[in-house]
Amino acid sequence: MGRMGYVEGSVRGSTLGGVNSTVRMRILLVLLALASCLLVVQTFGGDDSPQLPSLTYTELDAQIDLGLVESVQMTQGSTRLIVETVDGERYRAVIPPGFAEQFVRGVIEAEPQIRLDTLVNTSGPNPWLVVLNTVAPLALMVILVVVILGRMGGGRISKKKFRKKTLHDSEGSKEVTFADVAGADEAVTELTEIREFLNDADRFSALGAKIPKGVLLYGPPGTGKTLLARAVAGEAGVPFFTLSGSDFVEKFAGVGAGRVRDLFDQARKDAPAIIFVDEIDAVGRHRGGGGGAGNEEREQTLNQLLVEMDGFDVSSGVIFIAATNRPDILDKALLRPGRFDRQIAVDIPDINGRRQIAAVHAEGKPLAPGVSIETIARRTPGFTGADIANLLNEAALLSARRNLTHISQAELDDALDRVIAGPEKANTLSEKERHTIAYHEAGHALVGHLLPNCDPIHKVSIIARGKALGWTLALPERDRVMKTQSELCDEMAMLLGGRVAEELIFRDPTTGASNDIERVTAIARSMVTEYGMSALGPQRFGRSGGEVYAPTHDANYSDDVAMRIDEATHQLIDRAAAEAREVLSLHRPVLDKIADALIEHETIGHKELDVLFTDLGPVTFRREDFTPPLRQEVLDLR
Ligand code: NHX
Ligand code: ZN
Repeated sequence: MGRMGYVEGSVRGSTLGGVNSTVRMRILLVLLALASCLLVVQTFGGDDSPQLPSLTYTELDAQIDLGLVESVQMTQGSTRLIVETVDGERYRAVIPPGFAEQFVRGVIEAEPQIRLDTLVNTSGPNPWLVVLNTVAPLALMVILVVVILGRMGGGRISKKKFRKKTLHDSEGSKEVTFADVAGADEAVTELTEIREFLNDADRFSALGAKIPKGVLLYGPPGTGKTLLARAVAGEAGVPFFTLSGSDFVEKFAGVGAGRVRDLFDQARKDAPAIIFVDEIDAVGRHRGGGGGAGNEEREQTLNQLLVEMDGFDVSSGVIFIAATNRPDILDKALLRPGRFDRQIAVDIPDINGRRQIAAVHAEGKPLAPGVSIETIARRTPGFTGADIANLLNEAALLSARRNLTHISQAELDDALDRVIAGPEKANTLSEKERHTIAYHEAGHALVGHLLPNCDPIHKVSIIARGKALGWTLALPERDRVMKTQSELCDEMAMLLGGRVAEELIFRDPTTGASNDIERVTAIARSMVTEYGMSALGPQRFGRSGGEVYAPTHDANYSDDVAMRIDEATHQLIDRAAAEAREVLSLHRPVLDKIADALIEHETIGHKELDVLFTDLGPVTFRREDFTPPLRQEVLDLR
């Protein structure tokens, strides 16, 4: 049996086992529509003389009784009649349901005799209608079959086309090598091994070494996973076949699986080769999760992928590389030995990586004196390679627009704001709104400056960018791989500084703090449920692994604990708000000065801020400790 596919809208087809319910619905509807067409044909089309005047049954009865009826033609199995009177007039009539037998008896027994013709109305005036009546249902069935088969067939043709279209190797595109991959040294080291195998498979197999079949590159978007995979192929000088996971999820059932087959067939033919599948999570999402249309199709594709991976011999010289930024949602079957044996983290670059990346992307972009790769690297903690590329490109665009010959710090700064917060937006604001925004941002800035564990405030602005009407940019001084409890607490207070300032100044806060509040809530909740930073202790509440589609009631704690989690979260937020309130009311004059400066200049950088902050003495802010006291036994050890 062939695969049955069905096009149109988002309906995605099905597999051998059966047609999925949406498709079944549709076919049912089509059949229903056809059935009603047939019925219409039977009822009206079959009426061979619609142009004849009609008699009611009572009238007909009376005519028969009066001996005025010459003949009656009866459609077989039907209750429709054509009546001919003695004076040659023709009428049509209908026998009411249940009266047929009685009527026929009446006609047979009638005096004078009435000719009763029960044949199919071949004698009717329009033989075409007879043809229609017998042929039409057949024809319609044929049409139906042709339509359905046509769709399948059409699907197949398109399938072929689709497959051919998307599958391609890197021919024509510039060859990439490891030298082109900056700031991902660990991943390069890991992948070097793969290149060696591809170049010299015999040496490995002679020693009985098992070469990984599959390599999974995982890490945030923009960290260069695709580039790495290309570089492996470039280094080894082997063809590179690539598809994106989303290419596998097509509207035609079976296309995904077909593409997987094609991909592996092609690669095997050209071996040694590298197959690269980007966004593998699109197909490789764990089965049974996140249902909806196309799920069956996706699972079929995933199964095909697993089959191919198990089926190919590593000695064939084909290596399968996949990339994802959601390794946590991948189907466990993909990660089993013999499949993605090797998993390589491709993380956001550290300062050294950023230096290398910035150097790569600054090539051909003349930097003004005083601007260095070093400052770019230091100013961009948390940036991915793609972010840095974007930053330098924006800076170059800006410089060109400003008719400069070199990229200077001002352009880099503006580009940085743009990359971080989005493009500037012009808003028509009332005086009151400008004040509100200014105080909100001043609140963030002042709390951020006063609390000892906040990142230094780099810039504050009331110029709208992206989604934000105003923003405060705090930049970490150094790269950080984790945060401390105090840093999280101060960050929460800083985030609430905006709202608290609004309350303090206007006593009527706005909806504007929604994003701040969302972030504060997320931090507080994570502190309680993930980081063990509350009175509930170091325990994981809720399922680990961050399964996106995990239903919320899947909690691993009791209702009672749920309440305590909410309470602990609330306490953390409450305390952060109280701290923000305390520092802001304590330094109200400075808050006013910052807000005024914002209203006047719209954007103020760290240098101007430092001047405004000089009024503040040395800041010491003490937080009462909420860590439970150490046990006596432990204290005794000291
Ligand atoms: C609105 N925007 O939604 C208007 C247009 C309080 C002065 N009716 O906290 O701009 O109110 O410190 C990412 C970033 C929503 C996602 C910012 C989603 C902002 C921003 C709402 C400043 N700065 N709020 C801030 C703000 C708003 C919003 C976001 C987002 C305001 C505040 C947005
Ligand atoms: Zn805010």
